[in-house]
Amino acid sequence: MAQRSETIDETGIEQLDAVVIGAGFSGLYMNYSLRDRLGLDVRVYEAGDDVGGTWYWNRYPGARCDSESYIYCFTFDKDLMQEWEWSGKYPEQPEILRYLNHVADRFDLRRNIRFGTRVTAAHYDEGADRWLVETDTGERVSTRYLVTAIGCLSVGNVPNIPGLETFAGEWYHTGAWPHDGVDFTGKRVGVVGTGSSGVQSIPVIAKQAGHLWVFQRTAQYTIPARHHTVDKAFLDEIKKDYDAIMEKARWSYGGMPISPIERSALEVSDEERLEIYEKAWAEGGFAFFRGSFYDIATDRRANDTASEFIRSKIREVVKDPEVAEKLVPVDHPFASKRPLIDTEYFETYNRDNVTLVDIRHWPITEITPEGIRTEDGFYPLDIIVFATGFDAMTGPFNRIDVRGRGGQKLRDKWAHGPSAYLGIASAGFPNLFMITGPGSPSVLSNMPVSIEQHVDWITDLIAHMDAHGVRRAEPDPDAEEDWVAHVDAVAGKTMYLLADSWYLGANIPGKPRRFMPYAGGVGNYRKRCDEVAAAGYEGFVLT
Ligand code: N01
Repeated sequence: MAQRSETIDETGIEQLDAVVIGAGFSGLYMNYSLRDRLGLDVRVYEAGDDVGGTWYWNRYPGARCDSESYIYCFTFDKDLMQEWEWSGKYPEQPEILRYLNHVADRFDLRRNIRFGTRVTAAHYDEGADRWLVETDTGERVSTRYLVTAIGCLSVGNVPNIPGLETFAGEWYHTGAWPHDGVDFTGKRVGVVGTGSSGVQSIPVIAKQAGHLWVFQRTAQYTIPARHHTVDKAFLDEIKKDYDAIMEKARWSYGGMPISPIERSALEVSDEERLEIYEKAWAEGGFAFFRGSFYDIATDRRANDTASEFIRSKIREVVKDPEVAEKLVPVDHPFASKRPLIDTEYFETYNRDNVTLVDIRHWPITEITPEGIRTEDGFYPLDIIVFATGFDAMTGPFNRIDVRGRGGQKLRDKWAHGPSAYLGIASAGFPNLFMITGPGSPSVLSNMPVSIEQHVDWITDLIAHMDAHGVRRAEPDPDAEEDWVAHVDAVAGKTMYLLADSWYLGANIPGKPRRFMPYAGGVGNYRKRCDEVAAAGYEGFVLT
């Protein structure tokens, strides 16, 4: 067990071993790991009033996770895995939040979390090898280790549309949804945005609203989720072999226990290909993407077959051919943006109370007190929902004033795009460790699997530092540069550079365009991290 720090120094500042920022999946497990495994004196700061992170804030109608429920969980405690019962194929937001609350209670994780407290600054004191952390409630603490568990998608993007402040109705962002819900009954509602949040919420809002206008900038490929209540017999079978299933997920591409597919979309007959797509479409979910052909993610011609198949499905489902054509994506290949899965998304456009508004060709020009004006019309509204996404991955870092050695600001270092070795640490910022940081698989994977790997790895590094009297760990700039080049090179072999997406920062005006997550797969990534640790934390400078 590590030596505990003295709790108060001579200047009256509380001395901690570790500060963790955030109490979602990452922060909860990091807290458990550092506090209960290593015995460190840990403080967690959480801006929300309770645990949950992403699932605390994203309470919009229809919110649920695209990973199947049995793999969207912690695996560090076998009893927890066996005892928790999910109720649906995919976990819905209220249930995920209940799960995280259960975990917090079960492991008594709340007692060292300061809720309703946002970290505003963290400055590294080189003389003391400690971080001075400040919060919006005026707390100042000093800590040896600083761990960010701030999420990849926690800073909402509300577009800067002239006149929004004059709107006389209500408006909401999906990522900061009111806790007591929104009543759309009989209302004139506009939803701006058709990414995951829009595609999930639009069918649910349509069922309540008097009329719904969907303001679409980019048409989407989306696969039916085929959501249903849980098949108890299936889950019981899973639980008999849970460890092996999750171990398979850990070494997979996306953190899901899907076997790699050897088959190419270009090596089968047209009939066989169609049959495979139809089967995957009927099954629903990510199986279409990861379970049909290996090369739809990497080969444009193979990808064209999948893209064309989905387009044909949109035309089949949507009854009005003009609306269908507007919904057919033609400007980017399938899976160049985050692949989506839905429940009755395209079917929703067959409803009489739903209108699709094309803001690609006729953009929004202003919001007035009464509604939204576009280049081709005016839409009177009572409620506007912005399903317009997030300043992803770097946004959560940029809103904290992080300064490392020599007073260097992290936001300056990352002004042209993020740079972090293994997505875990950045040169010049010793003892600052990032869970699912830019340059790690994170958002391209089933998050809990990636989170557990990061937490375990960071815990081992801290234990190693304590055991060997290491005061500072930070990446060697050359190792970091090589990793960033590798992240770029791997992305270059995929479809990901062929669309304007938040993966590239393209959704935020002025944000540097750089592919942020690591597309090499969680298994390969885990192997590399294990090798780095086995080689005495190769690529890190340990002082
Ligand atoms: O956000 P998005 P999201 N004017 O950025 C449009 C995760 N997630 O909240 O494509 C008009 O994907 C934008 O248009 P365009 C998941 O990783 C997971 O939906 O940029 N429109 C797009 O249509 C996901 O990828 C789950 O042209 C504007 C939409 O708004 C990530 O979160 C559920 C605009 C934004 O789509 C983000 O998803 C929810 C503007 N100025 C979220 N700016 C599940 O697991 C943006 N748009 C199910």
